[in-house]
Amino acid sequence: MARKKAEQLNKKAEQLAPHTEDGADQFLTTNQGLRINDNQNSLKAGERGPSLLEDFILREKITHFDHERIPERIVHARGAGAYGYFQVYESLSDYTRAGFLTDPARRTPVFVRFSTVAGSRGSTDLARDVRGFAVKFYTEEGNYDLVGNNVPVFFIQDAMKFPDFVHAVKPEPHNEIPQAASAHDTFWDFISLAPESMHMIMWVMSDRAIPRSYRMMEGFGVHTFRLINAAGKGCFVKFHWKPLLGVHSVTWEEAQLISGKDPDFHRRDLWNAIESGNYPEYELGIQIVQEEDEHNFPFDLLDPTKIIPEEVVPVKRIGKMVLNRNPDNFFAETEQVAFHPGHLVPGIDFTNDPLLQGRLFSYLDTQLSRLGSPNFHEIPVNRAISPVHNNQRDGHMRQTINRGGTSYEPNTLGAGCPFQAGTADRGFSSYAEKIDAHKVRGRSSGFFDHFSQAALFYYSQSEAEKRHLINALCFELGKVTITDIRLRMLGLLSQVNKDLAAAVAEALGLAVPAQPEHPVNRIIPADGAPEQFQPHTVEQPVEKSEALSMANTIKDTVRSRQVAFLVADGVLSMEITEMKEALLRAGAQVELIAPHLGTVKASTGSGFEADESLLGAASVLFDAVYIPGGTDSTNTLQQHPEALRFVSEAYRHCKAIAVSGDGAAVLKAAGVPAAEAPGILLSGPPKAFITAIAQHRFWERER
Ligand code: HDD
Repeated sequence: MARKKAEQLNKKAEQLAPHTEDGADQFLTTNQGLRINDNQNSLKAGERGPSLLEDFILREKITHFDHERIPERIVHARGAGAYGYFQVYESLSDYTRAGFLTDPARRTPVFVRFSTVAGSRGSTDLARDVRGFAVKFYTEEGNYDLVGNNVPVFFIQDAMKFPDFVHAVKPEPHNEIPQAASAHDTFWDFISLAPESMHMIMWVMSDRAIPRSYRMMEGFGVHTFRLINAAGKGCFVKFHWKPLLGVHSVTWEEAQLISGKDPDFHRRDLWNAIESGNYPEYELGIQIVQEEDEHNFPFDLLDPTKIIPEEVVPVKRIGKMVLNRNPDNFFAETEQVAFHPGHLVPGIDFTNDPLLQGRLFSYLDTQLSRLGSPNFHEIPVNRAISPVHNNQRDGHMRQTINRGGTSYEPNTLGAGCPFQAGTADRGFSSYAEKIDAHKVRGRSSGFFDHFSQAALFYYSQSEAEKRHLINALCFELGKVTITDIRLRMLGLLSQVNKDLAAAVAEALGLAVPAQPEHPVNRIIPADGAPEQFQPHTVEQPVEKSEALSMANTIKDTVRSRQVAFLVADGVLSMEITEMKEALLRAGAQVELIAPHLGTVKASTGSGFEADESLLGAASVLFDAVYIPGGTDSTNTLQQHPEALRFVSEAYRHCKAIAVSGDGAAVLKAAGVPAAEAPGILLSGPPKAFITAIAQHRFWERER
C-alpha cells in the first residue's frame, strides 16, 4: 500500500515501471522468450551420456551466469540505496534558478545511496569509516547529483593525492589485509605524512564514523559549491543534510560485535524502516556566503579540509527529503546507480576546490570501467526524467533507437535539431568566473592551517566523545607495527591538542616527541616551499561549536527504536502488554526474546509468541531492554548465561534498561549496579522508559 502510494507520486517510479519484470504467474523462458519445458536437465546423448554442445538453453543460462559480476566500486563498494522525494519549503530564487529549489509545489524524485568507503562489497556495515551520502535528484532540468559524505571535510586537499590515499587505506597490497579497516600501517604511514588530514582524522576517530543508522547521520556536500540566480548573480554554498531523528552512534565495542552478529545491520535497518513506514527524513540545509565575503574567513573556502562553523554562518533549512521506497532489485538499481558531481542543473555550479575539480574527471571515467559502456545513462535507475536528445550514438549495449538521418550539429538535413537551449529555455551555462592566473602546480597559502579546525572539533566534543576519540586513536595506532609512524602521529596530534596527544601516548607506551618532526617536507615539491606554505595555525572565529558535538543532537523521539523484552515461561502478562502498547504508541518497535522459540507461557492468558531465541538474538542489535516481572520467568533468566550477557552488554553500552517487579533480580545476577545508575529504571511508568530511550545513551555510566 505504502509502496503504491509512493509510486503514484513519483515520475521516476513511473519511468521505471516498464523496465521492471515480475515472474509471478508467468512461464519460464529463455532470454529470447522461448518457453522452457525442462529446467532441471541438460540435453544429453542418452541419460548417462555426455552433454550436447547444441544445448543452447544450457549455454545461454551458463554464459549469463558467468558474466553476472561487474567490478565493484573502487571506493564506496559497500552500500544500500532507497528512493524518495525532495521538496523545497520556499523558493530560493534569490540565490538560484534551479527549478527544484525554487518551486515549493514540486516533489523531485530522488535515489540515495549510503555507503562505507574502504571495504569491499561484502564487508561489514559497521567498519570505522566515513559514510557516503550520495543523492541523485531526478529534476525536470536533468539529473543533479549531490555526492557527499557524513563528514563535512576530507582527508586531502587536492585530487592529485586521492589514489595514494585510497591505496594507503585499502587492504595492504601484499596480503590483502585488513578488510574494511584503517587500523594498519599503510594508512597511518600516509596520514602521519599528510598533516592536512588532521581535521578529518578527528571526525573519523570520533563516533561519527560508527553511526547507529544511516537514518541517524548527517550528510554534507563537503566542497563549497556555487548557486547562480536568474539574474546571473552567484554566491557560495555549503550543503548539509540534517536527519530528523538526530545524529546518533554506537560504541566501538558494539560496532565490532555487530560486525559479527549482523554485518548487514545498516542495510537491514534502512530496508526495515522503509518497509514498516518509518520513512527516513532529512532536511537540506545551506550555508550561503556572498561573493564579496569570500576572503573574510581565516581559511580558504576552496579548501575541503575546512568547515564554515555554523555559529559563523548559520545553516538555513530549506527543504525536506523523505525516503519512502526500497529498490526492487539490488543489482539493477543500487549497484548500477552512477553518481557524478558533474551532473549539474542550471542554477548550481562548481568552485575551484582542487579536490572537486579532480572528482569531475574521476566519476565519469570510473563508470566506464565499472558499468562497461558510455551508455550507462540508459540504465533505468540512471535515466533522467527530463527528455534526452543529442547526437551521441552507438556504443556497447545501446538501448535508444535514434530516428533520423543526422547525428551531427549544426545540420540542415535534420532541420537543425536537436537545437541548443538559451537561458530562458533552461539551458545550462557555466558561471562566468574571471580567471587570470599563471599555470602552476601548487596550492594557495591559505590552505596550510591544518590544525586549528581539528582543535576546534576536539574542543567542541563532550567528555564522553573525547574519551571515545582517544580510545579510537589508541586502538588504531595500537594496530600500527612501526614505532616511527606512531611517533609521527603523536607529533601531529600534539599540534591539535596536548592532552589528546598525551592520553594516546600513554596508551601506546610512548612519549610525545618534544620537537614534532614536521613531515611536511615529504609533501611539498622537491624544490622546497617558502615559509607561508609551511603548516601554521590561524585564529578561528569561534573556540567551540555546539553543532560539532552529537551530545547536542535531537533526543525527543523513540520512533523506530528497537526494544528487546527478555521473557521466559511464567512472565506476567500485564507487564508485557502495558509496556508494549506504550512503546508501540510512541513509535518504537518491540521484540520478545525468550530462551526458546514458540509460545512463552504467561501468568494469564494464552501466552506470547517469541520473536527470537536468546541464542539468535544479541543486545547490540537493540536500543534498549525491558525485563518484565514474573518469578518463574526471572528465575529462568537469572540462570541463563545468554540472558545475563544480554543485560550486562546493554548496561556496558549505556542503553536504557527498565525492569518491573522481580525483573530487578536479573540485573543483579548480571552484575548490573542498578541502584542510582542513570538510564536504569527499576519501576515507574512506561513514559519514563520512553524518555530514557530517546536519550539514546547514558555515557556517564562508562566511568
Ligand atoms: Fe568519491 C565514489 C564521495 C572524493 C573518486 N565518492 C564516491 C561515492 C561517494 C563519494 C558518496 C559513492 C557514490 C555511490 O554511492 O555510488 N568522494 C566523495 C566525497 C569526496 C570524494 C564526499 C570528497 C569531498 N572521490 C573523491 C576524489 C576522487 C573520488 C577526490 C578522485 C579524484 N569516488 C570516486 C570514484 C567513485 C567515488 C572512484 C567510486 C565509484 C564511483 O565513483 O562511482 O570515482
